[in-house]
Amino acid sequence: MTTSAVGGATPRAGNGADVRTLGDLTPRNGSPSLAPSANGAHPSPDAAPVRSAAAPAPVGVSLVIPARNEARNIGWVLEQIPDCVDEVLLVDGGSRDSTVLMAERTLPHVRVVTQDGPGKGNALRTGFRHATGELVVMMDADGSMSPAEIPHYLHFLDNGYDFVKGSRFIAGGGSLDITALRRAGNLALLTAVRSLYHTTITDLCYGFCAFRRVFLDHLDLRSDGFEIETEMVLHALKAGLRIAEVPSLELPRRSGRSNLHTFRDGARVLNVVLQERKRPATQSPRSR
Ligand SMILES: Nc1nc2c(ncn2[C@@H]2O[C@H](COP(=O)(O)OP(=O)(O)OP(=O)(O)O)[C@@H](O)[C@H]2O)c(=O)[nH]1
Ligand SMILES: [Mg+2]
Repeated sequence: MTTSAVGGATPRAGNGADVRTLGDLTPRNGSPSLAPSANGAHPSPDAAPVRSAAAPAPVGVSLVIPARNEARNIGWVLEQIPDCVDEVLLVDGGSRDSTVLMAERTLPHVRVVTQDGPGKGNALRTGFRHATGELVVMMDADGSMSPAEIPHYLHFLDNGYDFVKGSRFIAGGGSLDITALRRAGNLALLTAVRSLYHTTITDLCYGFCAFRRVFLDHLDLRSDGFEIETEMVLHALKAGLRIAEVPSLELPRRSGRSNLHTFRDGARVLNVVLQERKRPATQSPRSR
């Protein structure tokens, strides 16, 4: 469906994106504590600070960027970060090039964090642990995702959704990067997820997402590799989070080589899809 706002709150930016609500969404009136207030502030169930109506504090937004040998790309990404982002965490995966130097040169206040294990999944989990914003956005460092899209994700978090994922395969989205093989693999995995988890999501393996940090425990992330994106989506579905998709255009990696191995990582994603069927969900935040 196309919607400009959920709950009638004032959007931060990016109004008018084509959005589909997904999964088994709880009606808004089932959880009044999460409803955006008229001024767009976000009372949240657990830890969110109480804000006075007279002087609402701005919502903190953390951007987590995993990067491994992206020296030639990271500057392009960081110089486009929109003002709505309060904190940028670069999670370095032991880059052997000048990724960190380039990042600090482009954005002096960037927080560089070193991951404590291998893989993109480990990097993201490390970044999420260090993030302090109420809202967390994740995106890649290779220039394949445009920071200009970040406000679209925040718009839907601002308006009642808990987890917002980019989709290359809904109207307005696309990919200038994906190969025919990867497209076929994505489609096969997506079809399996749609059937096994009774969902209508349109993209599974895409690393441009955003969520409310208060739900990090519900996402219960454990993956070390690229399968973390699938794990996030499946755990969000199983936990009953309110999920929205926004269209996203995947650009070609600007420079350098992919870290992804189509067959090895595809098999890891499939394994997550199958294993998650057997694992019980974390307690739904809606059942409290
Ligand atoms: N910190 C960290 N970042 C990683 C690691 N592996 C990949 N990344 C980053 O994760 C993001 C996605 O990795 P890519 O290699 O671009 O994978 P991909 O987007 O599936 O592949 P392409 O479409 O070919 O670019 C990039 O920003 C990488 O630098 C890792 O082990 N540690
Ligand atoms: Mg990439």
